[in-house]
Amino acid sequence: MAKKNKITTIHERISLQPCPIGLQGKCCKICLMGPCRVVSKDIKGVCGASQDVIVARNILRFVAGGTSAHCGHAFHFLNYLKKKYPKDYIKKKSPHYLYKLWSKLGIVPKIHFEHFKDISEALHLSTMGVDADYQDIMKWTMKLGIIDGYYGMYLATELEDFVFNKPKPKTAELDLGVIKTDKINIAVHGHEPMLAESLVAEIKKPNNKDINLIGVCCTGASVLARHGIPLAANFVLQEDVIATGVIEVMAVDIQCIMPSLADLCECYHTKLITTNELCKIPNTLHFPIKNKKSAQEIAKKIIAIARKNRKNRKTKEIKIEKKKSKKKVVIGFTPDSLPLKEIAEKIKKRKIKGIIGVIGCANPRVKENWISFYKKLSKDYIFLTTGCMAFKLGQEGLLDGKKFFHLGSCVNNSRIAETFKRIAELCKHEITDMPFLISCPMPITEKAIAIGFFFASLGVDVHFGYPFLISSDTTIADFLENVLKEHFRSKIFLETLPQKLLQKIKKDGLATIFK
Ligand code: SF4
Ligand code: MSK
Repeated sequence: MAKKNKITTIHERISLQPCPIGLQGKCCKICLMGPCRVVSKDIKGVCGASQDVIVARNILRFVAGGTSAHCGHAFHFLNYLKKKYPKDYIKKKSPHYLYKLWSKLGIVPKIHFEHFKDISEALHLSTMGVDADYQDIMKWTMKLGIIDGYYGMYLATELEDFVFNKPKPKTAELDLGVIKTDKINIAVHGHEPMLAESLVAEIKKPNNKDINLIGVCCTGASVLARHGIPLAANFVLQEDVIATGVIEVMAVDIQCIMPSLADLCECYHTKLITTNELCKIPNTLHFPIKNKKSAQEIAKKIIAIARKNRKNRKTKEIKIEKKKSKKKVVIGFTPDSLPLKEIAEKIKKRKIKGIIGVIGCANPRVKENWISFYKKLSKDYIFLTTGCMAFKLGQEGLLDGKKFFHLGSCVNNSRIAETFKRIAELCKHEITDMPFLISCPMPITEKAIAIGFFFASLGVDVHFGYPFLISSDTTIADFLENVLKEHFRSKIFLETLPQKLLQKIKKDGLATIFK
């Protein structure tokens, strides 16, 4: 039906080619004398900015965007709960040796909104004609990584666990096959699960047995982990959910929500409802939630709208091959429920070679089969995973709770950081000495890059499988791979081919002490 109405989805639009210069971060459009393309090291922008400065500034701005999203998430949660920022948060949460190092480097952000000022200062210093020292710009990128980790992911996860309880391991189902033709389908999509949690509470009531609540993206991953609510789709499949033709309501909160959803919903009967005051989409219903009470009221209203809308469904639309498109998964792990001692022992006795955190988005531009690569590695490594990549691993039936552990949504990457911290403590080493790797093979969003910088600040090597504004011929790529380790004992590197990453892992090992 979408095709008949000339509405495209991501699967068609992906054929639009990305700009190769922009992809490598070699284009500056910060001022109107540009955009300037600095394709080689001897070309400068109109203002005289070098390629190094331009690439570094682009990365800093990207990371600032990602950090603002995660910090906004935590900030919205504090508002929702009417709570204040905790004091000395980073000092309390981080390993003492890292806190000492970061203090020495002058990159520990302060609290009480000072970190929002840091994000704004990062944007300021990267405007035209301010910071022209690429090393200083990269130092700011690390600072934002720390902010993203603690005032974004750690804080948001902790608040979610405080108010909605910590997830516990359980089995559930995932992929488009969880959508049910014989039920009223309500999809929750986005990243901040406040409204989704109210919907979960509502559908448990006996009078709501006709509702099938399903998740999409990270709000979906969050209610999957906490309640076993089936996860229908990751980011890339969000339009396919609507195109089944059997979704009565899709309620979206914040981040990774494709603007195309509104056009698509018009082709079908689906009502698209935005629920966060920052996210408005023309021609949709807008019910912003403010606190628990309004979330409960809006959840009830959404169920009523969905029920009323059921009669408008044209039932023959659904085209999901049931068998292929529903997988059993084990989900809901946190550092409290993972077998940390057992894993630490296995590492010490060299029974496993290390832990790989597979994180981030599933960029449809990437054609390499990273999933089968991780599957092969799982003989020797334990995998911790979150976000859209966790969904992909689940689609292949790998989320078994034995070798592959699902730790939730993107902000729940703090659970991976915390697991690294605790296992390092059990092994009586610093994080950086441990055989840990973060692999983000298919990044899409600014958030995915910010997360990478957070892990690098902890001393963990970070792999990206798609050029995130760097290419190997730039000073910045060399800086991230070779210079960063002077301070942080970690590197951020680009490797687009699984086979080459394998060679790198074999050659270098994942950590110095455990080689
Ligand atoms: Fe070009 Fe400099 Fe303006 Fe960037 S800031 S667009 S490099 S003139
Ligand atoms: S949803 S940030 S596409 S992982 Fe968290 Fe997926 Fe990336 Fe959005």
